[in-house]
Amino acid sequence: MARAIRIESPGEAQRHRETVKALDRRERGQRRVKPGKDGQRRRPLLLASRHDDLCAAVDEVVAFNQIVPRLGASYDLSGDGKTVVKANWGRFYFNPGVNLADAINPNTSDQYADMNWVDRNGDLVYQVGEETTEIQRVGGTVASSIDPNLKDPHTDEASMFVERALMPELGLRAGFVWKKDSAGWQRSNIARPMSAFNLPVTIRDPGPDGTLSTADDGADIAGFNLDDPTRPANQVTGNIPGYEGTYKTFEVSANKRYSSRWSMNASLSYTWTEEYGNLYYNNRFATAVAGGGFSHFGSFPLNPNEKTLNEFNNWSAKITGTIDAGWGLKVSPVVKLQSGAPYARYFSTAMNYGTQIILAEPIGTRRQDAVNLFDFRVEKQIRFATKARLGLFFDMFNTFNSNTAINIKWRSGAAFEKATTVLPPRIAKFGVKFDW
Ligand SMILES: [Ca+2]
Ligand SMILES: [Ca+2]
Repeated sequence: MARAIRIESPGEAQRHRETVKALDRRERGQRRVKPGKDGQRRRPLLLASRHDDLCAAVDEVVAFNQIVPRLGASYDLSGDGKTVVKANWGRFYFNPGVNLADAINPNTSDQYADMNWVDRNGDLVYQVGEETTEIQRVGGTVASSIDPNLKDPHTDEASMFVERALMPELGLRAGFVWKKDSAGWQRSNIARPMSAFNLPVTIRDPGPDGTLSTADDGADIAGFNLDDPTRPANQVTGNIPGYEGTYKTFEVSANKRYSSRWSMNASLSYTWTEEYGNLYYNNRFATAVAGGGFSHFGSFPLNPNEKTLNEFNNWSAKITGTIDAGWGLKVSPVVKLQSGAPYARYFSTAMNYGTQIILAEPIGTRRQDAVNLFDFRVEKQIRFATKARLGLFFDMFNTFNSNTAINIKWRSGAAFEKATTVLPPRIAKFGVKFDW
């Protein structure tokens, strides 16, 4: 019978000892000290630890000291305070969070080693020294490092707005916001650099149906295999040249303060995006970075077959307001309009280094349906005596019961473009509030 044992270090409290748990079904639960058949107490199934040297504290994984300048100015264009120009610029550095420290932390929450086991004395119980070769080890070691020259990513943001008071109650505002993310870092396997993917191959696109050699097949895609698939893993977290993102947004809004029994706030924005990313709306169209979350902005490609620099545009509009409808009724409508998500088709294929997801066309080649929502609230206040007040509410969400798909499958295959999430249905809600 093939046997294995698992040596594990389950948590902080037992950090200095590795307990031994037998994986053989019959041996389970033998970790406690129990009298043996011969009446002798067995020694606890504990091994001396190697954690003391493995998990030495690191007081400073990385330190960033930076200057974060901000500049802002306002100018009264018309001289009467009714038309004002406002300009701002600032640089913002990111809080490194815990990911950088986690990237080199051997003291992970899950730690064990699976070992082959030979039951030398044939008693069906594990004794120290009966373990042989290691099958696998989780935690305790770390196969990743941080580039000592790591820089903290930053964002520069500049904006310019013109604000105009048209009437005492009505204000207009229009402007432009420019934002640029720079110096992104990501965990990469430096033993498999981009340049190592240099064997040209032709990747066949199975088309939307996901099946090769049918009428809908796409054009062949030029790809690259790895020069040597036995190249090892050497994960290093560092800045990647050109790992940036740019966002430009045009915004216009109007604000009418409450007067003549109504108020309103309307806004429209249009954003041009150029960013790295391989996961949108539950669709991942390239490899997830090892270790999860060790990528600062979206995901930089891990090899030349991954197209993760995306350019797309989106818009959104929102109108909210309050209308005094008489008889003490206050009606508050909310209209939200939003462009549908830009998307593209992807499929997976076998390369000499493993399975690779291939984006068949640029993100934005297709676009999901626009999302239009209309909600409203009707409220009535009834006064009693001097102070008491009864409030009645009626809320309606998704008034027109729109069933627009929010998430759809972008992957080639039978489920291509099928919805996985739609808008929540029409919901009506009544409420009563009593103040006294
Ligand atoms: Ca034994
Ligand atoms: Ca096909």
